[in-house]
Amino acid sequence: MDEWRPSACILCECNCGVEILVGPSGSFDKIRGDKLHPASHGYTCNKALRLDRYQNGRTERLTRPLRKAPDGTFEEVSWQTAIAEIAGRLKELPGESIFYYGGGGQGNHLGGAYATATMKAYGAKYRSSALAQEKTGEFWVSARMLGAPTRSDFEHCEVAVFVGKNPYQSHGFPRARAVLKEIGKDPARSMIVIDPVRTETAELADFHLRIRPGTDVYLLTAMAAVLVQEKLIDEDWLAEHADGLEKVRATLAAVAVGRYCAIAGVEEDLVRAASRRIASASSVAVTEDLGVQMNRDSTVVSYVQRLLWLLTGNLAVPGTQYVFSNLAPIARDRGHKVGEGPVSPVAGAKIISGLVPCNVIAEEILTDHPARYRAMLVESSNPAHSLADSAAMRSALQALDLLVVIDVAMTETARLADYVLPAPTQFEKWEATFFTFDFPRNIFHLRKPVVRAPEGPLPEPEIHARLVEASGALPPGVVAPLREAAVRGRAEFAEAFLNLLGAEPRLARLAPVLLYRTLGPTLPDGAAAAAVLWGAAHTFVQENPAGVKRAGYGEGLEAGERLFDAIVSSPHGVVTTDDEHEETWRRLKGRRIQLDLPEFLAEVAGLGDRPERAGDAEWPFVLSAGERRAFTANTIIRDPDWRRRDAEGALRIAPSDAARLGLATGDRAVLSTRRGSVEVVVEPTDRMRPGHISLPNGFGLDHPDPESGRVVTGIAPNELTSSEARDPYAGTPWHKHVPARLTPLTAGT
Ligand SMILES: Nc1nc2c(c(=O)[nH]1)N[C@H]1C(S)=C(S)[C@@H](COP(=O)(O)OP(=O)(O)OC[C@H]3O[C@@H](n4cnc5c(=O)[nH]c(N)nc54)[C@H](O)[C@@H]3O)O[C@H]1N2
Ligand SMILES: Nc1nc2c(c(=O)[nH]1)N[C@H]1C(S)=C(S)[C@@H](COP(=O)(O)OP(=O)(O)OC[C@H]3O[C@@H](n4cnc5c(=O)[nH]c(N)nc54)[C@H](O)[C@@H]3O)O[C@H]1N2
Ligand code: SF4
Ligand SMILES: [Mo]
Repeated sequence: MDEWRPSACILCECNCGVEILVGPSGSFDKIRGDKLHPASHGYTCNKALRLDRYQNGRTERLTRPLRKAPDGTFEEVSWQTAIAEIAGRLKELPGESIFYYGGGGQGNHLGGAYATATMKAYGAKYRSSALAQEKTGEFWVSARMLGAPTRSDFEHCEVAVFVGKNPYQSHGFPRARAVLKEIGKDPARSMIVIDPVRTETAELADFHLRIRPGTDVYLLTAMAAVLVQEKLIDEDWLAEHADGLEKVRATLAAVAVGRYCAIAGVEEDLVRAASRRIASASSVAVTEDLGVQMNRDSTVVSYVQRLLWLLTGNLAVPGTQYVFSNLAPIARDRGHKVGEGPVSPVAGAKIISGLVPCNVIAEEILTDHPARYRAMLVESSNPAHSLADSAAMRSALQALDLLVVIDVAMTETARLADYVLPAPTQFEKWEATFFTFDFPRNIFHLRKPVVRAPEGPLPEPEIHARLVEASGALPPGVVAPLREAAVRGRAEFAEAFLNLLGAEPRLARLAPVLLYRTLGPTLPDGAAAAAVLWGAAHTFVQENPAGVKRAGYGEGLEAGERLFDAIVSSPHGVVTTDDEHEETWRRLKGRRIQLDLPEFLAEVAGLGDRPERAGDAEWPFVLSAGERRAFTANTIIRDPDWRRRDAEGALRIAPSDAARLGLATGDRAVLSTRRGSVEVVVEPTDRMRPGHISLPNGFGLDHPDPESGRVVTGIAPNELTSSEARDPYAGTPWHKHVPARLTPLTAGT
C-alpha cells in the first residue's frame, strides 16, 4: 500500500498535480506536489494538503439513491427505481421546462460532459452553471472584441495587472504565489493591483491602486484616458490589427482624468504613473476577477479593462494575452449584440455562452408563466447556497415539480430534492477538469482513481447513460454493432461511429453516452468515463494541427488516436499542444480587433454625466460577500476542521470603523442587508478601507455532529444578497457590493 498515487487538487481551477499516500483504511496520510505534472511541476498551496477532509471528512456522504417521501423524509431506493421514476416524470414534462444546472465544480467536469446527452434525450433546452454569475460578461465582451476568450501570461510579463483579483489566495494561473513573488522581487518587472483591500497580492505590488469599492469603471477609464491623452498608445500596432480606434480615442480624449480618480478615491499621480508603466513595458498581462465581475458596471469594466492592453498592443507575444487551445471548451460565446441572440423564457435575460444568468433562475421558476422551469437537474453544484438570495432559491427549488441532485454529499440543495443520486468522490473514479488554459504548452490531466469507491454510488457518466437509456431516445440496435467494432479495433470503431452519425445526425448529441457504452468498455483499467474524450481529441487535432504536431503526436486521424491514448495512459497529465505565439492570430482567424463596442463606449462616454452616488445613512457599509481566503474553497469541503485558522469566517473591517462602533477582535455584531440579518464575529484589520467590510465565501455549511445532529459554521453569504442586484447586460450579481449595516451586540448577549 505504501505507494504515492498521482491525482490533482480539486479546490481551485489550477488543479495542481498531487501525489497521495493512501493509508490502509483509505485515509490520505500524506500529500505532496507532483513534480511530473506538466503545469504545476510540484507546486501546491496550503490547501492541497487538507484534501483528506474532502475524502474522509465529517460530511453526510451519500451512498444510496434517495427519494423524498410525502412526509419530507428521504427513503433509500434502488438505482433501477430511481432512474425509472425520474425518467417517467421527466418524460411527462415539456422539454423546455427541464433546466440543467452545474456539471462540475473546480475539479470535475468529466461527468458534466455526458449531461448534454441527457438534456438532448429529454428535449431540455436551458442550462446554466456558476460561470453565469461571474464570467459570462467577460466571455461576451471578449467574443465581441476579439472573437475568442483570452488568458494572460503572468509568468513572463514585464508588468502584471490584477483588477479585483487576489491570486495569492485565489490562484487562477499555475504556481501563482511563486510567480507573484518573482515579479515582486524583480526590479525590472512591476505589479499593479486594483483592489480596495490591501491583499497579500497588493502587498507584493509596486502600484496598489486602493480603489473606493464599486468605482472601477471610473479608474480604468481614467487609466485608458491617460494612455490616449499622453499619446502612449501603440498606433502602428492598432492600425495593423484593430478597427474603431478613432471613436475610442475621441471618447477617451474627453475624459476628466483628475475627476474620475477622485471618484475612485485614488491619487491622480499614482494612476498616471501606473498607466505610464503599462505603456512603457515590453509586455503587459492583465486579468480581472470577482472584485469587478461581481460588482457594479461589471460588463462595461470588462470592456474598458481590455482597452488598456489592446491600446498598448499587448497580445500574441510572450508575457501578454493569448488564445489557448481547448480540448473541451467550457463555454464559448457567439458575441451577439445587445438585444440580439437567445434570452431566457420568462425574464427575457440574455443567454451568454449558452448559460442563463444565475440571478434570474428563481424568477424563471417562481411564476405561473407557461414557459416556467418545472424540473431541474443539478449536478456537482450547490445553488441553494451559492446563488444570490438563498431564501428565494430555496423557495424556487421547492416550487419545482421535480428536483434531482447528483452529488457526493448531502448539501443544502440536495436536502430540497425529490431524488438524490450519489456519485463517487473525485478520488474514487476517473475524473478531469476542462480548466486547462495554459500556453504555449497546454495540458490535459485525466486522473485515475486513487481509492476504491464504496458500493452504492455510480459515476456520473453511468448515471447519464442510464437516464438516456430510460428516455428511449437511443434507438435499439445501435449500441451492439458499435461495441463489436470497438472490440475489433479503434480504426473499425471510428469508421462505424462516423457512418452511424452520418446516417443519423440527430444521434450526435447523444454521442457522449454512445461512446461511453461502446468504446468505454474497451478502455484500460476501467477508464470508460474517458470515452467522451476520444471525440474531443479528434476535434482538437483538427483545430490545432500545428501545436499538436509540435507536441509530438503527428498529424491527422493518427494524431487524434495518439493524443487520446496518451491522455488515457498518463496518470500525471500530458502536454496536448506546444504552440507558437503566432497561434493566437491563427485562432482569431484573421478577424480584426473591434475596439468600438457601441453600447459600452456610450456607457464610458456617459460616465461624466452620471449623478454622484450619495452616501446612504441607512446602509453605511459596502459588504463584499464572499472573499477568497487561506482556507476557503467554495463548498467543496464541508468539514470545518480543514481550516487551520479563521474558523468562523470573521467579518473584516477597518480599525477606524471598528473603533467607532466599539468593536474589538472577536466581538460579535449583527450584520444586516436589505435581504437579511446575521450574527458575525468581527476582525478589525488595516487591510480594509474604511466603509468596506468583507465576509469569506464557502462558509455557512453544515456537517453532522454526534451530539447536536447538525452544526452550521459561519455565515452563508447569500442569505444576505439579492437577485435583483445584477448587471444590466450580463445579469451577473453584485455580491462584492452589498449595502450593509453593522450593529454591535452588547457584552453578554
Ligand atoms: N482560496 C480559494 N481560492 C479560490 C476559491 C476559493 O473558494 N478559495 N474559489 C475559486 C473560484 S470559483 C473563483 S471564481 C476565484 C475568484 O478569485 P478572486 O476573484 O481573486 O477572489 P475574491 O476574493 O472573491 O475577490 C477578489 C478581490 O476583489 C476585491 N474587491 C472587492 N470589491 C472590489 C472593488 O470594488 N473593486 C476591485 N477592483 N476589487 C474589489 C476583494 O478585495 C478581493 O481581494 O477563486 C478561485 N480560487
Ligand atoms: N455571495 C457569493 N456567492 C458566490 C460567490 C461569491 O464570491 N459570493 N462565488 C461564486 C463562485 S465564483 C462560484 S464558482 C460558486 C461555486 O458554487 P457551486 O457552483 O455551487 O459549486 P461548489 O461550491 O464548487 O459545489 C460543488 C458541489 O459539488 C459536490 N461535489 C464534489 N465532488 C463531486 C463529485 O465528484 N461529483 C458530484 N456530482 N458532486 C461533487 C460538492 O459536494 C458540492 O456540493 O459560488 C458562487 N457563489
Ligand atoms: S487550491 Fe488551487 S493552487 Fe492550491 S493546491 Fe489546490 S489547485 Fe493548487
Ligand atoms: Mo468561481
